[in-house]
Amino acid sequence: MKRRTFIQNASLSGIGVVTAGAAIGCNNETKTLEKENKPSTPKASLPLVVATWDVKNATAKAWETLQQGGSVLDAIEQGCRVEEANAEGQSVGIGGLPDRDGNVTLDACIMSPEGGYGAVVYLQNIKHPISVARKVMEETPHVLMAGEGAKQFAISMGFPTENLLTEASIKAWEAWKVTSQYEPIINIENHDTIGMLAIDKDGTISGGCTTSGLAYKMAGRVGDSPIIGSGLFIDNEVGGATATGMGEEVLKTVGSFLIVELMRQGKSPQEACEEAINRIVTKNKNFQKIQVGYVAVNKAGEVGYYGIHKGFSVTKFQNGENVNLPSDFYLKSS
Ligand code: SD4
Repeated sequence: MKRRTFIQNASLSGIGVVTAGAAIGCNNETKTLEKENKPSTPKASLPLVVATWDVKNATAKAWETLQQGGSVLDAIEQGCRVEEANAEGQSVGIGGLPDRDGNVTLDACIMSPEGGYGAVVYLQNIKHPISVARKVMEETPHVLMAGEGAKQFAISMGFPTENLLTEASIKAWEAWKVTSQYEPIINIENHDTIGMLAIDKDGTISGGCTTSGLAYKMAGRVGDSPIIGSGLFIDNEVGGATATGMGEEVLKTVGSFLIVELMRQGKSPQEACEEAINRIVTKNKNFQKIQVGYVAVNKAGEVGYYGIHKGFSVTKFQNGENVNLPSDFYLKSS
C-alpha cells in the first residue's frame, strides 16, 4: 500500500474497537533488577535499520553507509536524504505538499548515540533539512533553529537554496483550494514522513525524522517530527522510537519519549508502541479519525511497530534483507 493512501482505506463505518492488549502492569523495581542482572546481549542480528513506511531506497542507503564503515549517525543522515530528494514523496523534502498559502515548510531532527540533538522547524527552500539539523547539533551551541534564521544558518553552511514546490504539488494545492476545506483529519492527508532508527553491530543507536508536515496546514504550524521526545527519541542505553501521523496527538502524549521510557521499565518495543497508541486513544475520543504509527528498537535489536489504523507499515533492513512489513493496528474492522 502506498504510504499516502494508508488511512484512506480505514473506513470509519463498521469499525470495531479491539483492545491492543498492551497495558501491562509493571513492577518497576523487579524490572530494574532484571535489567541489571542481564547483560544487554543482542537478541537480534545487527546491524539493523528500520524506518516508517515503504522506503526501501532509504533503508538501503543507510545500510550501505554502515557497511562502508559509516557511523549510525551517517547512516541516518544518508538514509533520510534519499526520501528528501525524492520529488515524488509528497510529505518530505522536495515535492512536499505546501501549507494553505502555498509554502513548503520542512521540519527535521536527528539524535546521536551520545544524546546529542539537532533540529530545524519551518525551514524553507532547503532540500535537506536532516543535514541542516545535523549541522545545528554539531556546529552550533543550540539544538533547535526555526524559519528564516535556520535558513540563513543553512546558507552559511553551504546548503543551496531551491524551489521545493513541484508542478505536482502545485496541482494538488490548486485542487485543494477549490474547496479550501481543512479539518485536521488524517484520513484526507498525505503522510510519508520518514522516521528512521539505525543500530550498528555494536548496538549503538541513532535516529532521525524529516517531513513537510501536514498538507495544507496553517502557515506557521509545526508538528511532532522535529521535536525531541515526540517525533523521535533515542537513549543509547535503552533504545529509540519514532513516529508518523497526526503530529498534534504525538506531541500531546510525548510519544517517542514515552516508548523509550516504557522500554527502560522492561517492556518490549512492541508492548511499548502499543501502550503509546493506547495512550492516544484513551485520551482522545475522536481517535477513530486519527492515524499515528510508531516504530521502536531496543538495545538488543528487537523491533516493534504499531498504528491506530490499518495501513501503517515499516521497512526493515536486517541480515541483508530489505523488507516492507505491514503493521498491526488498534482499530479492527468488524
Ligand atoms: C506531522 N507527523 O507534521 C507529521 C506528519 C507525518 O507523514 O507524519 N506525515 O504531524
